[in-house]
Amino acid sequence: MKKPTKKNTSEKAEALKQNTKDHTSTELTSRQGLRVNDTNNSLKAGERGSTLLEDFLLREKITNFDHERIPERIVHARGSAAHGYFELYESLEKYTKAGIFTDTSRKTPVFTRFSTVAGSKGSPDLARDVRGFAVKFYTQEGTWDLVGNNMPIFFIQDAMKFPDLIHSVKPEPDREIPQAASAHDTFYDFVSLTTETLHNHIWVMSDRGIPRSLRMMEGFGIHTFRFINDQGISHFVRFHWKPKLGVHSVTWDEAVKINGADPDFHRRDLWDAIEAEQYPEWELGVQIIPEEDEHKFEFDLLDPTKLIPEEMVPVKIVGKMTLNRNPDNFFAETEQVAFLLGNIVPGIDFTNDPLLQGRLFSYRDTQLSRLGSPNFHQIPINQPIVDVHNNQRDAHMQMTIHKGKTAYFPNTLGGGCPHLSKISEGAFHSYHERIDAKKIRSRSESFNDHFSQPALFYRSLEQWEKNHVADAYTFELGKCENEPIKKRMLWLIQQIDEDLAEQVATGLGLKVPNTIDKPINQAIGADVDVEKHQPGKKKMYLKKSKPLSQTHIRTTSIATRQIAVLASDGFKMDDFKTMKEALQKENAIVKIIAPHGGTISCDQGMKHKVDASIMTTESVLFDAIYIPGGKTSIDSLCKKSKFIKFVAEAFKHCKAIAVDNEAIEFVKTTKNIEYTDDKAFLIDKDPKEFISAIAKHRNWDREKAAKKIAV
Ligand code: HDE
Repeated sequence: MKKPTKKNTSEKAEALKQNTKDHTSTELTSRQGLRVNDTNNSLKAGERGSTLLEDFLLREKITNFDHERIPERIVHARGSAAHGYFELYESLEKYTKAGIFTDTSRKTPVFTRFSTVAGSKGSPDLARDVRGFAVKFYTQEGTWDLVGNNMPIFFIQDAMKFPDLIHSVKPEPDREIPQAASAHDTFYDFVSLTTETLHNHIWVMSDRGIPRSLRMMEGFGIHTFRFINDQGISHFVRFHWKPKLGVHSVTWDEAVKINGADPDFHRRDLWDAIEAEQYPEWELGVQIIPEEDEHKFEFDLLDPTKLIPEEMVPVKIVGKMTLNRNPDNFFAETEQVAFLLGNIVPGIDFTNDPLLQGRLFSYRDTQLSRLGSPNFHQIPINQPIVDVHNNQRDAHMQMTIHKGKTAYFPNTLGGGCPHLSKISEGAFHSYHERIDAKKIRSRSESFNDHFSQPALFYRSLEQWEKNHVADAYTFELGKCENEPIKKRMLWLIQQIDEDLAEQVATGLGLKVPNTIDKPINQAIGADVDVEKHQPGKKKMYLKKSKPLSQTHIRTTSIATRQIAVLASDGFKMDDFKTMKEALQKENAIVKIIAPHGGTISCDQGMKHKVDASIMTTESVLFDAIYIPGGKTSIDSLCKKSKFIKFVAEAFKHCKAIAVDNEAIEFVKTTKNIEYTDDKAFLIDKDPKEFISAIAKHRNWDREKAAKKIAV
């Protein structure tokens, strides 16, 4: 009998290539291959006459155009994706029989799509939001999709609440405002009445909600899954992606400005890094829990609003994903890719997490409406790398010409094929979990604690991160109009941390209420049964969990960091050359920003290409600034106020700034820059010190001084 053929990474790329079309050096034809000599004019009755219905070329072109769009994803509409591969460091055969986790010789092809959640397809990248992190693994046993987020927990515990969550965060239905923003009444009405959301919510309020780059975020499978080994033994598993570049974010002030200066900031950053062959990498980690330890935790493993602190179950790093190829066509690949929770392989299985169970239905259903046919698996990006044989036939857009007359099982007329496989030969079969239960519509009491983990998260943050959380709550609630909603939120924040609630209340000009309006909540059937969800008596299974703070997830690399060199005619070549070479050696990207486009000349008379004129770029698009010396150059910078704004903003956003001695005159023109004693403001220092300041990402100690900067 014919077994499914196995292919490797390059063959997936080859298979996709067979579906790509290069139109260079070709003649224009109609869809039927008819060569065309005019595609600018429709067929008319006379020079100034009406257009004729006969014009099949016009109709063909316009019909296609009219139908070019498909419905955007109801959530995660805005996304960017790339191709790559996954490599395994060591076999996990003790836990799973999945080939992708046992065969270290494989290079499994992947297609990974990152996204925001709330905004439409054209919304800006720097919205405060959760980021989707969806990976399609084209494995030799079939496709496995790990569809996760950049935060380790979710807002709700049961799929039944998902439409409510999303309706509350999406633009309000009467006015379709605000776009890609959670800061409005309906969202906080829902959050303040649904205490299980508070954990994911505080993550979104933290800097994790505004990443510096898609390449600098963690990813999480969130739900507890199962690993099944070849003896049929199950272990629980949670999946983690750890970025090689560390985890970094921008400040809210930057996010707002980036959205104006370059709404495609994240998409461009991912694309450019891959084009520059600076391939983003993430290590895959697993938290493995033996079946017998299921009930050993003070929270339920099936509850997707709870993380398992790494101090309690360490993350074992098992492999690495590298993204090394941009899509050829955004629509065909990034837009048409269809992730399914049900895309699973032998050795991995589901648990009863009620959110996961609901997703198992939703994703296939949504693809049907988005892609319009159950044949969406035949779209090139969705095709597995193994052969597919079954008795499913026909439907819209059938791409395969199925031969033979048997499309049923069992049969003799088709030689019994396609025939069944044995489990021992690699067929999937579901884990034999014992079920003995009553049919109920309710939630397990083990899901009740809604406060201990948001409090653990907040406790684990460094002071600068805590300040940002307070600012974010103050901003978001400040945008709400309904006072009872704000008060309800303040009361709930108080249950997480009293100081935090006080800070937010001060910003809102309100007082933290002593109690919550119980009768109203009970009357509308909201789940704000505070005693049940344990406010005030939070569990303290851990004082702090280090990996929850970004401070502990840094690296020393400055690869792909964008460095702006502010210069004009007459800048000092020697200083510039030393700095540029040192930065480029570390794979940073150095760009000259000058008063005008074209070229500028250095003090040695050489011409240098300007990467951007100051009028076409913004400080927020860069990670650090260097200003070389040269009196004429500095005088010229001093004359353009946009340069002053540029530096002031970088200082405000706590970025590393290096200047040569003469350039200090320019900095002095910028009021309130307190550069003395600032460890990321370097005057005439060795490039090494600048590199190390950039690697730290930001000098958060500067934040107090930076508040004085009025830009
Ligand atoms: Fe999704 N989600 N989701 N979600 N989700 C979709 O499927 C849904 C949930 C996530 O890049 C949709 O193909 C329900 C958790 C990502 O194409 C839809 C529930 C997590 C993506 C859908 C959840 C996610 C989606 C819309 C509650 C993190 C983008 C388009 C039971 C673990 C995938 C689509 C891509 C997309 C439903 C909860 C992540 C509507 C009903 C939890 C990254 O089917």
